[in-house]
Amino acid sequence: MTFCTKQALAKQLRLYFVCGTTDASDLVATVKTALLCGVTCFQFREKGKDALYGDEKEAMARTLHRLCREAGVPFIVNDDVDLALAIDADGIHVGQDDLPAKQVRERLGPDKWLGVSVHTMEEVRTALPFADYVGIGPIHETQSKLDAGQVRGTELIQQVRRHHPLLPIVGIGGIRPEHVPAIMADGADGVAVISAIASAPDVATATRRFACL
Ligand code: 3NM
Repeated sequence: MTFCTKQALAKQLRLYFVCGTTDASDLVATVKTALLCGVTCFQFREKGKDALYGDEKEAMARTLHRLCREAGVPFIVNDDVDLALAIDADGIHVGQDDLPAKQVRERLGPDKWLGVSVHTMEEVRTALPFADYVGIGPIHETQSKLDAGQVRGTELIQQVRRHHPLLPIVGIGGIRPEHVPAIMADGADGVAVISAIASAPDVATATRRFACL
């Protein structure tokens, strides 16, 4: 799944569900429901002490990739270039402590998406020649990433948008449906969400609340 324009990619990032087995009690069921209820992009982020690895991680990735393909939703792998290449994922997302964007791009080739988490304008500048989109956070306080750092609000989103009118941007971190209009108004193309969907008592209703905004 490749997109020729930044505008098309930006649209696809509108409701970006990020999840791994440690975030949801039943990951496959959660992703199936979220796909049915309106997520526009999915990232398999398998992190934490009880996370799957090796063959089990790859098998889970293949299952989720198939579900995403059936739903017409891009499947992005977090921080595992070997896995992304092995299963022909649509792209990869890396943070600042992962393999540098330049090296990821060299390994991925030009056709797959590369997303990079950024926290400063300097990190944006470094990522820009290689990244298709940037993730900016934490916008609000998050329980899902222990080393997420200080809460930033949308200041960096506004700054990046001023300097890079066409760069696809997603906000992340503690985002609930009621936050979405302000984040989008401040320049984001979409929101990336873990717990507000994965930990919701009713995944379908939670996803629809985001999707209809
Ligand atoms: N990255 P939730 S915050 C994976 O700030 C991740 O870069 C962040 O989960 C960043 O929606 C975060 O449950 C966790 O807060 C987002």
